[in-house]
Amino acid sequence: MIEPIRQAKQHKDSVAIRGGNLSYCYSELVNAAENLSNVLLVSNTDLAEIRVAFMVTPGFDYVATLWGIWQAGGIAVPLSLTHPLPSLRYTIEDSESTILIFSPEFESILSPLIKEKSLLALKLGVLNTEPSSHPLPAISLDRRALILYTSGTTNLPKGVVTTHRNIKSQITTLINAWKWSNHDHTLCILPLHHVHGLINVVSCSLWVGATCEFLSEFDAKKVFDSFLKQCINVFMAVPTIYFKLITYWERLPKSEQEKTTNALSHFRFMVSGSAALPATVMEKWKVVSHHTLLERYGMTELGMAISNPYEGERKTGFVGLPLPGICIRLANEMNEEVHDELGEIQVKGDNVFLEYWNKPEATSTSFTRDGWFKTGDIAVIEQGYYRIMGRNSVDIIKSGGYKISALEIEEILRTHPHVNDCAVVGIENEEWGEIVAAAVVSSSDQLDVDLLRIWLKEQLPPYRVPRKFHIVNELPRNAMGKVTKNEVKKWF
Ligand code: MLC
Ligand code: AMP
Repeated sequence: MIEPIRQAKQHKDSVAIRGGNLSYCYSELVNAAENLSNVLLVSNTDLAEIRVAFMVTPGFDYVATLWGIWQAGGIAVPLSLTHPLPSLRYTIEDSESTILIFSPEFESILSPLIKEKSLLALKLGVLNTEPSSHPLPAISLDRRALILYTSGTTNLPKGVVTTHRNIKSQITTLINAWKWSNHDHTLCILPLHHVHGLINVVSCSLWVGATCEFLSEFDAKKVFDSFLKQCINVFMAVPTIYFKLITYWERLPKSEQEKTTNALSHFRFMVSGSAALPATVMEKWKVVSHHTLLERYGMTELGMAISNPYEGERKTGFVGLPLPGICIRLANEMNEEVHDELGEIQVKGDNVFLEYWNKPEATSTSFTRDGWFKTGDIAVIEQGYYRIMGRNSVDIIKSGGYKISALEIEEILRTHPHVNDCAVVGIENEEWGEIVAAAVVSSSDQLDVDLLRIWLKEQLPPYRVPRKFHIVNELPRNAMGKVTKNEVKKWF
């Protein structure tokens, strides 16, 4: 039996999931997952690491699908709910998924892919929550469980493969560090094809028998309305979301502000991560909620690695201390450990992913010879606390908590008939962390920026489409002919 189901079986009648006006207990969740495993297995005894892509509404169906795939022995490949067709096609092709599970609302976007790739398609109806008695395969902790796609220093996203052991380690580390318990009740508003929503919020809460409530998408009013019901006591989000909540709260009449602050002040704790938390957001959120946000640092390849303490001083501008059981060091360019100076964060532990899917070279170059994973994030340690100082690549942008590859956007831009060359950069922005900007070289007087934006939206997820464009005659280059992106940034 997979570990999340083993844990869930201890909490039979407790409420596991709430969404809309519906709530489901742990027994219903386990039964729905096991019945789905049986459907997936048909007459097989084990899916044997077949990739199963799924595009399912966040909530009960989502978790039952994920656990159902795992319990049948498959590797789960969650698809983003907002990606356009070319991005979905890429994820399915790259992961070599052969089965596709989807909620009815995604049928129209997926139907061309189902035909094109001859996928075994399963449209979810009402899930069967009766107990199942069919035997299910034993799944060892070292089997592959999940592929999450992440952008990086290569132009196309890479599939990060984690095993059941990696996931268990990522979950249990946080449960212990942040004292999760079955009395907790959290709200999930984050996308579930990334670790922040999937591991930190959903998987941790369901491991301990807590309640996980879902909103289908982020909306500041709906988030505050949920808080006002006074059940939720744990909340996690990216800095952009805190920025948006603060903006909304500041526009409320005084009496509404007070009501909201009162509800928030009863929370157990609140976490920010996935991007640097600006000191202004930290300070304003204290006024809104009477809480000091707990900032932590993580990555798709690692889950969480460094965290400010649950009890103890939470330092503004720092991501905290290594989480228990996770080995962290700072290293120089020769991969030698350094002290009292800037270095790359390198990580070892059961939490660290297995491999990039079908990319042995990318996997081996992302580890040192002695097995440290090289994050590419540069940090310094001050009085034991880690402070992130930047990244070792200008081609990685973080916007709204999403990691974006400048190279991927450039490659697509260059295929446009009126674009001769381009350079994509991230521009600092208080709300989004960074926003994507593109300098475009065009010899055509027909290049229309609005049309270019619409064209890009058909190929890229909305958050990867540049917000700012600058049309130029040429790009600045150094003596080696390489575009000097710091010069490009100055144009914006
Ligand atoms: C959207 N908009 C942007 C934008 N994204 N503008 C600039 N930059 C961006 N990145 C604009 C849209 O064009 C639109 O404008 C308006 O904002 C609303 O769009 P939306 O798509 O409805 O946005 P919204 O739902 O408000 O999304 C914001 C968000 C979302 C913060 C909720 O970005 C989000 O869910 N981010 C979380 C990502 C995440 O989970 N990352 C974790 C990765 S794991 P207009 O003009 O068209 O109205 C990881 C490891 C770790 O990092 O450590 O956790
Ligand atoms: P992703 O690849 O989407 O999982 O994003 C992981 C990256 O997010 C890390 O490598 C960091 O660059 C960044 N990140 C996560 N948490 C923080 C944080 N608290 N402060 C600064 N950067 C962060």
